[in-house]
Amino acid sequence: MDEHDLRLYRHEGHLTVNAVFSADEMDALVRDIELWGESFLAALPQEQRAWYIDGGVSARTVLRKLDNPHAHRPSVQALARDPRLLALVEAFIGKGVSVYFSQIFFKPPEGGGPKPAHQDNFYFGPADPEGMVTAWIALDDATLENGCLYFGNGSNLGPVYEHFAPEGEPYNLQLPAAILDRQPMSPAPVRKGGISFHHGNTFHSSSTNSSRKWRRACALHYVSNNNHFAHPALPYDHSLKLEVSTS
Ligand SMILES: O=C(O)CCC(=O)C(=O)O
Repeated sequence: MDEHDLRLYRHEGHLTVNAVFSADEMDALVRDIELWGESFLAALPQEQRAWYIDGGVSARTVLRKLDNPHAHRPSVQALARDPRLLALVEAFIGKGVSVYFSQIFFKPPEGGGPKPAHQDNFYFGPADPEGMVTAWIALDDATLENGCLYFGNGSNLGPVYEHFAPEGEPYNLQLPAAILDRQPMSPAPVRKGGISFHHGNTFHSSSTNSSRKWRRACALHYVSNNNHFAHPALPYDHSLKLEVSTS
C-alpha cells in the first residue's frame, strides 16, 4: 500500500488490497470455521435461530453469521495478529490497535441474504470515529454475482446517522431510505485472500447471493487502543476486546 492508496482510503472511505493471504490460508480458516459452525448450530437455542440462520436459503439449514471468532478460535486470533494485516490496519488508524468485535459472514449460495446499508460507527459508537477501521477478509472470491460489498464513496466524510431496526429484527440496524436516496453505492469485488478495508462511518451493504458459489468473509473490527465506546447501539461484550499491538 502506498501514499496514493492511503489518500484514496481517506477520500472514499474504503480500500481493497488483494493478495494479502494465500488461497491455502483461507481454505484452512474455512475448515476451522465450518467445524465451529456445526457445533454452534447444534447448540443454538430456538429463540436465537432467526438471527443466526439464513432465512433466504430454504433448501437446508445454514448459518448466516457467527460472532466474535477472534475470541473463540485460535485460528482467527492468529489472523487478527498477523503482521501482514496489522501493518495495513496501523497505516489507517495508527499504531496500537485492538479487535473490538469480529464476525464471520457466510452468505451461502442460492439465497444467502442481503445486509442492508449501515455504518459500523452507529453500531459501535466509538468516542473517536477516526480510530476505527473494519478489515473484511475475503475467504472466497467476492463478486457482483455472489454478493460482494457495496460502498457509499465519501460517506466516511459525513456524520453518523440515526439507524432504524425493522419490526421483529432489533439487531438489523440500517440507514433510512431518505438518506440512502442521496448516496450512490458502488460495488467492491475482492479476490479470495484479499481484504476490503472501510472506515467506521462509510455506508456499506451487500446483496443476496443468487449464484452457486459461497461468499464467506471474516470481518475484524479494529479500534485504536485508547478509543472507548461512548454509545454502542447493541450490547457488545467489552471484555472480548483484544489488544493485538501496542504503540
Ligand atoms: O459481509 C457482509 O455482507 C456485511 C459486512 C459488514 O457489514 C461489515 O463487515 O461491517
